[in-house]
Amino acid sequence: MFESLTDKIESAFSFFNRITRLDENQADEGLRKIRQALLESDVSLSVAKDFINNVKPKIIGQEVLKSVTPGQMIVKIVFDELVNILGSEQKEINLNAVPPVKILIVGLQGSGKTTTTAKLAKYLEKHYSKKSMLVSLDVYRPAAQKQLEILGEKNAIKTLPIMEGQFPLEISKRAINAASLSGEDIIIFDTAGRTQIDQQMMMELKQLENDIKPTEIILVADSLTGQDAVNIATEFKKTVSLSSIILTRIDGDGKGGAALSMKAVTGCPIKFLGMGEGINELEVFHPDRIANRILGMGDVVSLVEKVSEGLEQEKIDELEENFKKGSFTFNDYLKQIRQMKKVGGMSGVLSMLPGVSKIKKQIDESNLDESILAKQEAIILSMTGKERDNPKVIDGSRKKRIANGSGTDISMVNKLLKQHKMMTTMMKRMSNGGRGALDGMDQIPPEFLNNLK
Ligand SMILES: Nc1nc2c(ncn2[C@@H]2O[C@H](COP(=O)(O)OP(=O)(O)OP(=O)(O)O)[C@@H](O)[C@H]2O)c(=O)[nH]1
Ligand SMILES: [Mg+2]
Repeated sequence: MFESLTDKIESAFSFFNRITRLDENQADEGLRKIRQALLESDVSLSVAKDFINNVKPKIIGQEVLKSVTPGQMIVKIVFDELVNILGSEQKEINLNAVPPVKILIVGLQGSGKTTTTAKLAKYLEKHYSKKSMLVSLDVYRPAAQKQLEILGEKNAIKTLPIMEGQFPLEISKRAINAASLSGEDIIIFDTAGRTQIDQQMMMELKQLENDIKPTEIILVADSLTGQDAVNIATEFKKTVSLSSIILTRIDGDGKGGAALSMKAVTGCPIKFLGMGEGINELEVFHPDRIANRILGMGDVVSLVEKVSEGLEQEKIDELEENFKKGSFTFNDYLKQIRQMKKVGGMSGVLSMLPGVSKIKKQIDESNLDESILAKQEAIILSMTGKERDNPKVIDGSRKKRIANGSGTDISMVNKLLKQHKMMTTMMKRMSNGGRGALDGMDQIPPEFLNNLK
């Protein structure tokens, strides 16, 4: 599965692994290789483009961690973006309805609908202890209904008895009655395929959707058809409310283009992968596990994760140290604002500080305006060096200049000065308390928080 994609991405990574310092030119060169790997693996053009656009600023703006190489860092960034385009989180099948829950399976001819219908019933029985009834609405291909019946018999799954000469809408009504009477949990409707999308099939599916009102409409698409699978999904989505995708023949797909593009292009989550012809060869689609398989570098990803957790701790320690120093200029403050922005703003950083659980609630409740950090940064940048070191020199005319220079107003400048003053006082108190002063702090002065709104 996805072997050729893995090979191609690995060779792009080997470029990053050879370099020790990352500049923009080298990042571009490496990203060009990754983009090429994606395109050659039949990933849609727009998805490959977005992928690179999302990854690039992270690579360039990255904080180089001490204990990992640029190459390892990039593996982690690419991994995160892969998970992102694959759909971030695993999405469960939706069974939220009064039983019998109705699931409609749609797709082109030969995509694997009938096989998947039976696999899904087996899966729901195993993992949700739900009993399904299978119903074939394929009245066009001779023996299609029989095919499902045989699959059902072979795997001990109930099927609706076949009655020759009925139309799909008649069959579905009969199925709902029968399943309600016998107390089935789920009905899975298998439908007829066509070699390509045509109006007649779409009309029929629309009618079935209106009539059956399924909880899930699942498109079964052949992964080997690459971008065609994605285009087909887009077309189906125009007529029926597709809720999920199952990609089949993943077992034979070296490229993975359909899997990688599907969610980003159609907005529909992939919920399962067909991994073979057997009844049990249906796998739940976990974006992170798939990304791991594609990269084959799970160890590097977890290494970088651990190191970056450490980095945050380093930042927190530094911040706590600054807090405790007591003397504190606007240059220190500027540094802090920048750090805070990186670790999730003021509430983010305050809530990470050790021992402040007591004041966390207070912070949460005070609705801090996070955009204030950007404004404060602009104000400090408009100060001269002298003003930053010694805010006392900031008189009325300087305030006016600073406000103009930062695109804010005098009241914002006043607020910042007031805040600096309060912070200095707070810090003096803490530094008198020595180490652990923060731990003992059980309230942030309310006037301080009010000033941040
Ligand atoms: N290798 C592999 N083969 C599969 C998979 N899913 C289905 N198949 C095979 O694909 C062929 C077609 O499967 P069907 O389930 O009959 O496809 P269908 O969409 O119902 O076809 P129509 O009803 O004719 O439209 C069968 O030989 C299946 O065994 C899969 O995930 N991997
Ligand atoms: Mg079929």
